[in-house]
Amino acid sequence: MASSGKCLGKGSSPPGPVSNGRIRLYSMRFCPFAQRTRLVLHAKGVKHDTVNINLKDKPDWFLKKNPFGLVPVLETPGGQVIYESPITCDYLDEVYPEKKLLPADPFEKAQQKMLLEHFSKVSPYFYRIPTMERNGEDTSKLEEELKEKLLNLNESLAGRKTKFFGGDSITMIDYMIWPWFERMETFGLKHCMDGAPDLKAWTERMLQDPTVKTIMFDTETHKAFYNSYKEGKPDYDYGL
Ligand code: GSH
Repeated sequence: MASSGKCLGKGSSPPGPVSNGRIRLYSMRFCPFAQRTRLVLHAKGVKHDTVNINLKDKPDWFLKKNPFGLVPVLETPGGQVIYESPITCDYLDEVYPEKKLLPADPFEKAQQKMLLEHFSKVSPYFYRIPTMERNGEDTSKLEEELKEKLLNLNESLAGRKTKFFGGDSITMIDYMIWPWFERMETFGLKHCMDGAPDLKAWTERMLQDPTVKTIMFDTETHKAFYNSYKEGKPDYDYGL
């Protein structure tokens, strides 16, 4: 698989067509949403190229691909474009049927989608709380809300009595929510999981997964990027 290089910004030449037999991911190395797609690409062994985008100074050609201007975006050799992280992941699971990540059973699939909807109410806290902290505001109320939401996730996992959210092996939903758990310490929110032992055990199991291990950054690297982001000068190429 081609490795991802330095990000492309405004004024850069657009990359050429996607080679046959491959798919292209437009990404940003530290984006948790793009990480979802990167996890799925890796877990399924999909041959792909990665083009990293400077999100502070987006190329015009990128904005033409995704009018929202957000990563992740997938592009096929035929020029088809797919964006929004859950949609990119579902697309990959359908087009590359080896090692299916979504369950075939309609109800189980629906359960994963419902859990993802619940989680979409959790992830914003990862930005709201640190932003309030930076502004010197009291974050205790939001932290309590986050703890409660994580407790609900904990209960949902405990109720299933399985190692992962979709069964005893990793499935789509685990990869969809993982990127935010990888950043818990970076955002200073690890203590919010104190009352959630099953979720903590799940985190440990996720850290053993070969795909998670390959795709993840360590906390030190996340913190270095995050510090540059906080200063208003995100170092998208940090560590390259
Ligand atoms: N709903 C989108 C998804 O699930 O794909 C969210 C993606 C997203 O917010 N990506 C961020 C982005 O592209 C990077 S982590 N930001 C650029 C911008 O806001 O202009």
